[in-house]
Amino acid sequence: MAEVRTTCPYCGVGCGVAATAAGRSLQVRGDAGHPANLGRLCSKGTALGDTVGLEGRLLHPEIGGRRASWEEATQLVARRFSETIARHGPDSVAFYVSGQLLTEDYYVANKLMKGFIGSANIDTNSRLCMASAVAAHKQAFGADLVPGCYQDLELADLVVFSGHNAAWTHPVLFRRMEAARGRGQRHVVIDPRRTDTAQEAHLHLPLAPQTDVRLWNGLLAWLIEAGAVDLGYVDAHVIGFDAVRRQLSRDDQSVAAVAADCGLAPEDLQAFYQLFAATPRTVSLFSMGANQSSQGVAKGLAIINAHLATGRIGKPGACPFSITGQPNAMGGRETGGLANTLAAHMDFTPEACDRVGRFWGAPNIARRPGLKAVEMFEAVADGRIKAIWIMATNPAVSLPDAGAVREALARCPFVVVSDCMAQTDTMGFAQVKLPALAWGEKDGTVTNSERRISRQRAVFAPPGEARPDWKIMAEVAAAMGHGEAFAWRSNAQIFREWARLTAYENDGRLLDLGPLVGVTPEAYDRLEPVQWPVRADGGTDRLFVDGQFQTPDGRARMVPTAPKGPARPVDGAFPLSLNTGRVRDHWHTLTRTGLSPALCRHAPEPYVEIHPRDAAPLGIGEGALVRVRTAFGEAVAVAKLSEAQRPGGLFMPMHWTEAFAPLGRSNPLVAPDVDPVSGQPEFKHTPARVHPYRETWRGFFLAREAWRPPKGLDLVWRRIPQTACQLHEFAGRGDESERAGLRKALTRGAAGETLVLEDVRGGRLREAFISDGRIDRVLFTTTAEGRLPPRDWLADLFTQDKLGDADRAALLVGFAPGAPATTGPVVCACLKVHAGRIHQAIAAGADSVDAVAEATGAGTNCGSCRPEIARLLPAKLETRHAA
Ligand SMILES: Nc1nc2c(c(=O)[nH]1)N[C@H]1C(S)=C(S)[C@@H](COP(=O)(O)OP(=O)(O)OC[C@H]3O[C@@H](n4cnc5c(=O)[nH]c(N)nc54)[C@H](O)[C@@H]3O)O[C@H]1N2
Ligand SMILES: Nc1nc2c(c(=O)[nH]1)N[C@H]1C(S)=C(S)[C@@H](COP(=O)(O)OP(=O)(O)OC[C@H]3O[C@@H](n4cnc5c(=O)[nH]c(N)nc54)[C@H](O)[C@@H]3O)O[C@H]1N2
Ligand code: SF4
Ligand SMILES: [Mo]
Repeated sequence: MAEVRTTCPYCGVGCGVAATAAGRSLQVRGDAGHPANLGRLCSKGTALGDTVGLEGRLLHPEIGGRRASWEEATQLVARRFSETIARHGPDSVAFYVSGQLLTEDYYVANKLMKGFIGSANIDTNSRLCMASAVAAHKQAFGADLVPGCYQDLELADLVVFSGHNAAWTHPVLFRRMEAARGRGQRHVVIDPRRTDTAQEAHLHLPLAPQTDVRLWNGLLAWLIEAGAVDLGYVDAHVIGFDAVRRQLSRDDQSVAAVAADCGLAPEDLQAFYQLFAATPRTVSLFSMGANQSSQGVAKGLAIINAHLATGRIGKPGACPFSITGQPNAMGGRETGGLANTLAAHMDFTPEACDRVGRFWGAPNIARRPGLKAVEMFEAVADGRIKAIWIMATNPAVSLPDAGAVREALARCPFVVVSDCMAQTDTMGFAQVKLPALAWGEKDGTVTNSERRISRQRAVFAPPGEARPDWKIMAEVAAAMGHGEAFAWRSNAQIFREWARLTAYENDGRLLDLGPLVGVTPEAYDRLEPVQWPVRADGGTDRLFVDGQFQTPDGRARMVPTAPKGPARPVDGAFPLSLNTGRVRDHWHTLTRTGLSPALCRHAPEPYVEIHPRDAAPLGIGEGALVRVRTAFGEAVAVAKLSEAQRPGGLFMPMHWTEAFAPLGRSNPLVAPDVDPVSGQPEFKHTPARVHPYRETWRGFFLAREAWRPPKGLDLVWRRIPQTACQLHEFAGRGDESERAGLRKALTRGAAGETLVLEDVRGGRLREAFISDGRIDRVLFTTTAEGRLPPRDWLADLFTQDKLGDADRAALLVGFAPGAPATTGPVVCACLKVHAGRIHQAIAAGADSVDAVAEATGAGTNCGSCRPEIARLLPAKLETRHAA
């Protein structure tokens, strides 16, 4: 098969991938010709081949749990939406869409809802992600415009990361900045946790949660005081400087006062302020630690203010830079996927509504903003919304107060879900399930964090009856009576219409794809990555080079921002601040990375990070199961004691779901507090408390198939995919009868030979089933105090077709005959190098990350694990000092 050049489906870096398919298997490598990654891929991109099988896919439409034809499903969706609209008005229906749709899909969804249904109740999961940055951009620049480009990250002499764990979440970009650090680029990380990004930085500012505005305002006040602002630039290109200065003068802006409020050492804060002042080429990246806040817009504006006041924007290596999360978060922002924008960077002004209505030939275009994600699900809960169509997102897992979201979906009269997978947590609530093409099958365009439009191209034939999302929607639109406006025969046609809209009556909108309006199908297929605004002579890397912004007078706005506390302060009942976010090798709700055993090894199960100082008085030790409680819900996770965590703070990853760890989900805990302007939830802070779970027994179960926790037993249950089997970990608080109940459920129907070791008084059970010489199931349980062997070797036995005598004899011991007890957790996911192997290399003399890499291969592919390797090295080799 020929190699196909496409784009990675994960993060907003938007790496080019060269993919070769044979049947359903896939080889990938980084596309050296793609400007985002120049040939690199991270661990997730490298493991794409593990995630493209058909296992678990939804391949046919379903209605009420039975297989249905496309015709029947399409007619039903159209009829139920039309009836609901006829009876209750257009605002009684909603679409909830996603930054994982292609731009063409997004365009169709937006046109159908805002142009033809006549409501703006279409919102995207980017509300949970980028909405605060979008609002800040609009206020400061006049439109949602990302000033910089990736090259600026290399040209910069200082990169400031605000709430951005780039080492894990944008690994390929981070590699590019690491390379720049080699020539002297400095990194400052503003994050309550010492992340892998912070560990490598010149300066880490572990600020108290939600104090960013104070910190950035303090910086601006300090710059003004020190005469380090660019008044020439401000005079020529900015409005609002005086108002901001007046606002700043209301607080004590001394370094001592700001440092105290932010919980920082004054000398560290002073060092940052000096470094910032002294470094014209500064890029300030901001991500979820800034956006996901009840003051997310203010955080973005405070960062932008510092750049406007110093004229550090529109210049090589200098800009504020909101980095995007999803592969096509930008495409959604462009087309109008957010309920408070109309389309193509136009808002709900009467002129814009008329213009877009004219362009679409839309009789009843929406004229006011619709409901934002959190409000939308509140409206589902209270019955205002009676029909909802969810596409390419998993809100039962990813929205805040997820318990309430599930209740809302359960109550909603009509729920349609388009997804690639048959069993997501959200699918469980769908009356109609529509099978969408997945990455590798779908075909269209996405826009990355630097405004670069790239092609995703198909490498596989469409499986089963799955269809492109745009096609699914266009057919429903036609069945609702809007056939003419939705009659495209190809994605290239949609793209052309979209490009035409960006250029339509465009007197100054920078989002302009003008030269692409006539793109032929062949040219669309060949389209090379290009950054908008697209001009006759190509793309645009950097905006605002001429100091002109997209405001009526061409000037940028500095907007006064006042620091405030989180929406919900901690108190005696909930004294800790629960922060949530991402792990290195997993993607969101595990529907994809959960298919790759390699990607499941680095963080195999739900955990909560706690500072030892908070854990000790509660009697919580490393690895213990703990209950995390908030006013909204409870979860159970494994305690990770870490000095990298700020005292008073907890951190839980967002990834686990009903299918993998029913009690390990973070979002039933998260408060639905939002930023009043952007509507973005405060995912990074909910008051919480923790207690030991105090299990009386625990164990693990290996089987070839995934098992659900047996009904009627109250267990903490986690499933971790392995190469040839599924590992299930569990714990319970019941007595012997609970254990017996579980044993009965897990051994039911097992055929063949059984090996048993039962020590009733010691509370130990070890049982293995062998069928046709092959290992089939393994169950180990023990008391709370008892020990269990590591699982790796037992899990590996499932790869063997015939169990050898030595292995068989060692089975119930649980250790490989003659092998070292454990090889430790996987550090390098790409080359599958365990910690044990790295310790060996260090013992044998490897004294740097590079030396370990040379000896073991770890860190030689994507490099994401390099910070972790550095942590395994003896401490003295890694000390770095603040600037
Ligand atoms: N491996 C992986 N990569 C991903 C994704 C994934 O699921 N997995 N998802 C992608 C998506 S959609 C997104 S949006 C991005 C997100 O990328 P990031 O924003 O880098 O990821 P997060 O882990 O959500 O949060 C970043 C940091 O914000 C910090 N933070 C919390 N509270 C505060 C605060 O008050 N102030 C400051 N300054 N920092 C704070 C957290 O401690 C955390 O380290 O990642 C993208 N890349
Ligand atoms: N606690 C906490 N919660 C968070 C966050 C946090 O930091 N903390 N971050 C938030 C952020 S930034 C984000 S972006 C969200 C992400 O949250 P979600 O969007 O809910 O997460 P995904 O797992 O990416 O869901 C994508 C779904 O779409 C399906 N899918 C993939 N491709 C396609 C396609 O082409 N078509 C269709 N129809 N389906 C497809 C996948 O199978 C999957 O079910 O989570 C948010 N939730
Ligand atoms: S950094 Fe990794 S996840 Fe992000 S686009 Fe590149 S390969 Fe994909
Ligand atoms: Mo995101």
